[in-house]
Amino acid sequence: MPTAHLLDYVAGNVRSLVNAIEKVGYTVEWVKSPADVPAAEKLIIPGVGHFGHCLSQLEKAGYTDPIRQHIKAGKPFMGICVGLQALFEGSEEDPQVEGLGLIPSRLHKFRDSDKSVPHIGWNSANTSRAGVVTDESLYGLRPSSKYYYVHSYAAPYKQGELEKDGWTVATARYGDEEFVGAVARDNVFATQFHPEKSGAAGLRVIKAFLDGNRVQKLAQIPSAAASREGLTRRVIACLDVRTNDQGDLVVTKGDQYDVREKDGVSSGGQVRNLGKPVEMAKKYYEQGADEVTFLNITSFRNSPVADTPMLEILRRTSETVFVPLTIGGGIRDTVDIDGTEIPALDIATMYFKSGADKVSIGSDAVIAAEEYYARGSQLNGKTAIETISAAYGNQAVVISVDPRRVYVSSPEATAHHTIKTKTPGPGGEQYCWYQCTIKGGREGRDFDVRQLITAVEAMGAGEILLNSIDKDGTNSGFDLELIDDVKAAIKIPVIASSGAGNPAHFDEVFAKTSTDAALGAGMFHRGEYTVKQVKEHLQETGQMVRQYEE
Ligand code: 1PR
Repeated sequence: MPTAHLLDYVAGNVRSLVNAIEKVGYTVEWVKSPADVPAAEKLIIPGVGHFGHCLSQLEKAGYTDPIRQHIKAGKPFMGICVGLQALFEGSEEDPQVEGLGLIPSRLHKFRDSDKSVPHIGWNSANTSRAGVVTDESLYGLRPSSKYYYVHSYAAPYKQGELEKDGWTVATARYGDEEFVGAVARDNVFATQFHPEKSGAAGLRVIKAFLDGNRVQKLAQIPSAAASREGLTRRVIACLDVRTNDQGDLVVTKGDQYDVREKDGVSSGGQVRNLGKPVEMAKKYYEQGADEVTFLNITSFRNSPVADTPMLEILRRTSETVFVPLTIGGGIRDTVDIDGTEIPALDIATMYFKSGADKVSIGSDAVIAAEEYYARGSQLNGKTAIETISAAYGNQAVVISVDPRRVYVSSPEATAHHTIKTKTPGPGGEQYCWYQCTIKGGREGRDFDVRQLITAVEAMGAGEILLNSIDKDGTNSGFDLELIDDVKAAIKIPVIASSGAGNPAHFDEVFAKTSTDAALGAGMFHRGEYTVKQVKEHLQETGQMVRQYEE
């Protein structure tokens, strides 16, 4: 098999990239030291996290010059995400750190006045621009395809500026900001998006680069409607995973977090078994899910840290599922059953190395946020959120929130942040606050969601997975009031979760709130609707979605 050389110089999830390279027919050889670079023919440099961290790691390890030589020698070079950013002169993220300077321009942070930052999700990489439609596909990019992006900094696009230096540019649009999605000149190609996480569309790009297939003719130029730019509506399939009474890891699903079968009178029967995690993840990928989330829902119980079955699930899933994978449950500083202390960062690293792109933190985030306020809103640099986001970037840290409504007769009846609700409480109460819970809803805290989300945003979380115990498994639609209230308080993206019972509920949450993504579980697991049907419905109602590509 032909070879691709991969440079892994910072902590990151390169497993998916390796899987993607192998999937398109190449084997990976690692560049382990600068001395290996001259032997590389096709060199790929991924990159996640901070611009400054990546660039200084490259410099410190002595890679900068060999990379320049590789490019100068005319050998194929591909940069991914921060690997693209490295080609620029510098970034607002770390102004004192210099990039390789191949592209005479700098990266800027997205404006967050009108949109969530980071920019997470599926967007275009289009070489056609208003008035200039091309039938040439650059490294397999198609105007109608969508690619997975996750970043806060981008190179603003000004028509003609890079082109005058010989670059071909594919662009994407986020809000009213147009930015560089991919760029190519001679032997150099770089993408801001993650092709290894962009389904078949991304695999096509990796293959085209490795095959040296720079320009291809498009069979037909897609219509303007099909090549509409902008972030698509993100639909996520979530798999709650736990060991059943026979000791097998199964996908389960609760009703208001109770996952045991009801015997007609009360719950307490067997753990509901809805299928096998790896197979179900693949099924949802093939239905067009934009992301797959695994929540290990009993991780708070004592179990060995190297939760081998869960790691194995990720490894196997990442071989066939080329969209982002999130894993939650048990991400916290832990004392293993043999007494060894294991920091949350090490646990997260195990998951990233096994194929996860993001980790989701539940209970530990609540405790850390409470302590943050107890310290007078001071960071201490030691929490799971801070250590993982410092190493892997904010985008890799999702906070899973498990709130429950507490009804009150008036805002004065509690010190917590309340909302006026259209669905009054059992005693006709017109107000409620959202109480944070830990341990899968088993323990309520004297702490509200508003406190939690503002603290975790300050601590470096990149996204909120917003569940609702009241709505979970009810099929009655999302808690729109909760979503509105959370969106109003933070800038990081929010994933609406709990309550989806049919495709119209997805349309409703996107149409009526500014949520960044929506997640479903039970309706997919029970086979009532497919992810494809949800997307078709969204498209019918005028929402922009990513089409699954074979
Ligand atoms: O606290 O960091 O160890 O993480 C534990 C994780 O497990 C948390 O993310 C918590 O949400 C989750 N969890 C714990 N217990 C349960 C349970 O159900 N008994 N599941 C649980 C939470 C909620 C959603 C669900 C949506 C959509 N699952 O993820 O998928 O509510 O469901 P629906 O569409 O069927 O309504 P830690």
